[in-house]
Amino acid sequence: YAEGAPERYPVTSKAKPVPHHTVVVAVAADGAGRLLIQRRPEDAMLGGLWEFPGGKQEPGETLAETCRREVREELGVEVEVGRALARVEHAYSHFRITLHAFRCRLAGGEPVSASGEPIRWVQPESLDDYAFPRANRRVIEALQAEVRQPRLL
Ligand code: DGT
Repeated sequence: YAEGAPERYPVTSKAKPVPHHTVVVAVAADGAGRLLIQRRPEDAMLGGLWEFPGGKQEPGETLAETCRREVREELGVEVEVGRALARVEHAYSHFRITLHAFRCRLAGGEPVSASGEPIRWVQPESLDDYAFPRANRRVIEALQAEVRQPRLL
């Protein structure tokens, strides 16, 4: 830099701030310990990947409310939201998310995908056979760790 240049430069970047979303997902198990997953539509962002049901928090919602609403919208069933399983910060190329995963219990009824995408019940060990969004890696690790060392409550 030229001699005498100021030590602090004004911020002139035109970069837009990266959008942030709070995302809540439901990790619902059946009586056999299998977990409910669904496939994202092929034409959506992260299309064709498998995911836990859930979505973005809307203004004024608690995390549990988001979780119940998303499962209701996507699968037509009610869930009871249990304990927090993981919280993951993840940056995708054009936005970042804070992903909250909660244990959930289906409160009756058979889940049916509103979008017509496949849903599946899978054992935690078998989650490795499905391609998930990167943000889910720590959620899946937490689930598999619980299988090896079950929590009593
Ligand atoms: P929308 O509702 O038009 O904004 O569409 P999407 O597909 O962006 O929406 P949504 O509500 O499923 O948002 C969830 C965001 O979080 C999405 O950017 C993908 C990301 N994500 C990462 N892992 C998961 C996961 O396991 N489940 C869900 N639902 N989303 C995940």
